[in-house]
Amino acid sequence: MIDLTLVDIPSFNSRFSQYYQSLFEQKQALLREREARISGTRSHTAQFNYSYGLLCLASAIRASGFAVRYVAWNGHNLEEITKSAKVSRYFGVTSYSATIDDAAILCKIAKQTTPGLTTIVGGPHASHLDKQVLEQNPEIDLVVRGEGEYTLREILASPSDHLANVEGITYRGTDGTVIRNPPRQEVSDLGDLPLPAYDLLPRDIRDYFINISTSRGCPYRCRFCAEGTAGRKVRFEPLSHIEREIAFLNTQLPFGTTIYFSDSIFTMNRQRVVELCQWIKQQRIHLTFCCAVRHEFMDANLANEMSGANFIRFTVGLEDGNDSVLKLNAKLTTWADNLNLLSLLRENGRPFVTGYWITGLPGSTHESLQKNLEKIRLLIREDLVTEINNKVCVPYPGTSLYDDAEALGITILSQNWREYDRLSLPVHRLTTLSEYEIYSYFMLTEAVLLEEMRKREGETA
Ligand code: B12
Ligand code: SF4
Repeated sequence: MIDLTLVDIPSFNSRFSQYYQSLFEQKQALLREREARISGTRSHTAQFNYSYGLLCLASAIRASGFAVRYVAWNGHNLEEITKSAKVSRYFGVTSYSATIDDAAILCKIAKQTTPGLTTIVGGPHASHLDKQVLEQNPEIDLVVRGEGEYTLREILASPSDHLANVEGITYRGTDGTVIRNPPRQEVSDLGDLPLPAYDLLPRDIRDYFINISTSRGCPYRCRFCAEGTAGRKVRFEPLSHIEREIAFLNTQLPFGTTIYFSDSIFTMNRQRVVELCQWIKQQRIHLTFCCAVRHEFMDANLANEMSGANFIRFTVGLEDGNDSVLKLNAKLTTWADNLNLLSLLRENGRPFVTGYWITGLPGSTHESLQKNLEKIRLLIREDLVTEINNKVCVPYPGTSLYDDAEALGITILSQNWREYDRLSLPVHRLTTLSEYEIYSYFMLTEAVLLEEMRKREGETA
């Protein structure tokens, strides 16, 4: 018997067109060529994702003496999942908006095959729409809101009819009404948590895209961002903890494998980053690193220090090229701030830079999106970014785009959560642009990007 089966839903079918697929593949091929030419090595492209959050949960639960199993739903392994459910007391699934329906289906099947099983859903979607998730899905017994380590430990230790004192959960009372218990305080000391349970991954760790998180929370409130699941209060893992995790990964992964730090803004605590870089150099760590930066938390010295410690890639949330759009979306950066940051990175270390971009933010108009095409051409032509990761705007639950839709001129068209994947036809329209117009600009942006990247390769090859 085990206490808990944890299920990840690492991928799902997005409904993008063949045209998009073709543009995407061409862009990727060009990028791989470029990176190989510049760095002299071909980056190892991992095929599988894991849920870092579930690995954190699994290790915390295990440290309290509970037996836990981790399964990844791949669309074909129902038998593996029901087999694990049959020997479990609890069945927990993680949820993004685009995967909540799959999470509910898996809970339903698990309950059908294992009467008496308690099903739990956590993650960004369920945390924000806890009541709706329970009301619409009778097969889900309870929702864990926000960080799950301590909440889950208490649930597993309590009799199933004694949940009234467990903070951070929403559940069904004996009469069927949905009860939301008070929120739980964020984990205050991340150093108290054990290292993620990498040993539970079903495949060889080298098959995965490695993402790790060394802090939780973000002080900003960009209107489109669903970062709030871990709360807004920023907490940093102690350096010794991060070093232990990197040292472990260094023993498991081949030379040059890139570790993606998924922290909201990795460089927010400058001293911590400088000390980590010194440790990476001293230890001759053979891994490479990527992290997200904002202009307020980057300077020439830091960029040089980081590039000397194998930080070969940075991501920058550019989002849009128009200050009015950035302002309306509370990004608190301007186009000029972003250009300064990109120039600084280019002049100090020359890392690969991915600019994150969102098509269809509130405030967008035909004119602003036309301007964006010019800005994107400039970014590629001037080699200020290596690539642009362009996604369709989605008003995710828990964001201001969702909560304040009307005031922002947004009409939400669909609550078919499968479409909330950032690649499908937009689930919203703006007073200024229809969903079809937004999608056309999304595709046009992709085409312009490819064109400019081709030119760049032609000129420099
Ligand atoms: C790294 C990352 C990725 C990686 C790896 C994903 C992964 N599964 O780890 C990749 C690149 C693959 C990815 C992909 C996508 N991502 Co992503 N990703 C992130 C990021 C930056 C960090 C995730 C993380 O590791 N957090 C740290 C861990 C410790 O926290 P956690 O995962 O939330 O888990 C804790 C709690 O949520 C809770 N919990 C979670 N699950 C469960 C389950 C149970 C049973 C319980 C009890 C508790 C519980 O306990 C955990 C420990 O405290 C987040 C933003 C963020 N800061 O969370 C976005 C984020 C989660 N991603 C998002 C999205 C939209 C996507 C994509 C759909 C599209 C995209 N590319 O942007 C895809 C789809 C993923 C999929 N399932 O196919 C959104 C989700 C919004 C939403 N409502 O859906 C976020 C919030 C980004 C944002 N700011 O808007 N992502
Ligand atoms: S977009 Fe970046 S800075 Fe803004 S709230 Fe999200 S994580 Fe924080």
